[in-house]
Amino acid sequence: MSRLKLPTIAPSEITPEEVWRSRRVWLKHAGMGAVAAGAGAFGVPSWAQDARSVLAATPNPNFRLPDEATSEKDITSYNNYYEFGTGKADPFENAHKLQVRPWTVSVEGEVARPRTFDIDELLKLAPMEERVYRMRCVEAWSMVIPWSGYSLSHLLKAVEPTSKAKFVEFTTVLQKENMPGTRSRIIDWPYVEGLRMDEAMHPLSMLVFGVYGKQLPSQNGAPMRLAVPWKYGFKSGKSIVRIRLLENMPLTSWVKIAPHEYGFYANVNPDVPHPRWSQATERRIGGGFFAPRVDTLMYNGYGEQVASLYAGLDLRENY
Ligand SMILES: Nc1nc2c(c(=O)[nH]1)N[C@H]1C(S)=C(S)[C@@H](COP(=O)(O)O)O[C@H]1N2
Ligand SMILES: [Mo]
Repeated sequence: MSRLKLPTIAPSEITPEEVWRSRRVWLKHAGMGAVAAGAGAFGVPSWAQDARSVLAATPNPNFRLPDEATSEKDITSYNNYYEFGTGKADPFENAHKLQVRPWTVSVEGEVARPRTFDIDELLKLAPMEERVYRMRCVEAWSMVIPWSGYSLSHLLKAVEPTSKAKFVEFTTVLQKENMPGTRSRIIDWPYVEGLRMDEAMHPLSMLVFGVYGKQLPSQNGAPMRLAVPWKYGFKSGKSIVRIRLLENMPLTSWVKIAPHEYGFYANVNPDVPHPRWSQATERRIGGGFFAPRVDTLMYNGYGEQVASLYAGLDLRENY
């Protein structure tokens, strides 16, 4: 049970919220997730009570999967969003502090028409589609998520990339006073990610505004995040505020922290282990603690669509 972190501070110092959290996390690890989720008695709103607005989206049959979708509860309560803490339940508990309005996204750099977009313009820039994507974290767990959004290429084309644009950098929001996790220095905030231009223009690269037919909850990256399903989850930055087109490869957050563990490409690859986690298999969230692990697929199963982008690239060197 190495995942279970027991509190090391005296019980008298623990605030009610921490008591609630450690109890809930403990219950979850003890396989009593359903009991834990009904924690309304502790005064914390549960996922079921949230009243996010509906976001109309048309299912796109080209992006359908045979896999059963992960539950809305798991998708919105088991998250990585380090700005709100490194625990899996921290974003669920803390992200309501994120201010998501007003919100603008500037698109700049190697483009003929740099522009700052209001989030309401971005919501209307292209038809909203629902696509079910398999998402794989480098920590060897995965989910199947019905996202609402459209291809990132729509936005990039709108600003007219110049011939010098070879990479795209995504900077995510930093609201220090609302983000308790940013007091820790694990990351040199703000969180920055990037793609090669051809990866960013690939139709699978998606700007996401919603999940399960509703606007994104903050813990999933409201009001706009990226979803790049053939890459490890850390490439899919949440709550994006700036997109910069560049001639050179940007220095991204995880490459900066641990270049031997995290590469710029970060394509899902069962044959290249991370120093701390084998990438051969994964745990599908929601299957229960004792569910069998599933084999991880090259490019997370999207090889038919994306393998040609990497022809001639050594994937052991470029992990
Ligand atoms: N800004 C920001 N974006 C982020 C992260 C983060 O810590 N901060 N974590 C990444 C990681 S490691 C993963 S696995 C996915 C998780 O997305 P989800 O919680 O919506 O499933 O978000 C990615 N985007
Ligand atoms: Mo991740």
